[in-house]
Amino acid sequence: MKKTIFLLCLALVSWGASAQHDHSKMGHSDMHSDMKKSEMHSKTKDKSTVPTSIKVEHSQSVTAIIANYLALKDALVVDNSKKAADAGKKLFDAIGKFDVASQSGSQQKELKDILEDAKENAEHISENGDKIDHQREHFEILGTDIKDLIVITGADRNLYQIYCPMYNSMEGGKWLSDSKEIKNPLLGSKMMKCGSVVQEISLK
Ligand SMILES: [Cu+2]
Repeated sequence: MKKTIFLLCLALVSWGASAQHDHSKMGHSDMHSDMKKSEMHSKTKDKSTVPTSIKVEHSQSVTAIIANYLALKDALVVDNSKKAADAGKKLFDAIGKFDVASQSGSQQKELKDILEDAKENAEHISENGDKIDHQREHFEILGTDIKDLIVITGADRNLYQIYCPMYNSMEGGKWLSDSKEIKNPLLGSKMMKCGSVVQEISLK
């Protein structure tokens, strides 16, 4: 079964990413661990695997946020919900310390919205050290927050947005990594290699 799912994963990563996330939407529904084969089949279409690329400003303003996000990601990769909770708490604190006033006035409103959403997701992760599936739901949304954030603020390192089509009963999910190597934080040891780089985020 595991091998079949792995092969399906390989087929599906070529399908690419399209799911967009609404900042106002907080995922609290239960995760479905069983995959529906008919759904898998219908999504196995041939599409380009070439990642898009964007360039962002070089900035140290979000170093603590990125570092703690990546620590959180690594904890979920190894299925360690306690470590993820600790990293979520540190991330929550780092987001709280971000100086919105240091950014240009026209972007402050959007930044505040993004940071508020990110903080809420980080808080839920920190408070659910015994519920890794729940942490992963918030982590998936958080990835979009962090991506939206660095598009505005810039980043201190190159990052990759990675997409796994199998997450959340084939809804798919994304995360950010500082490496192209696929280590899946959304499915962990169940599907460590599932995913493909959909966007390369490099510094100007
Ligand atoms: Cu929650």
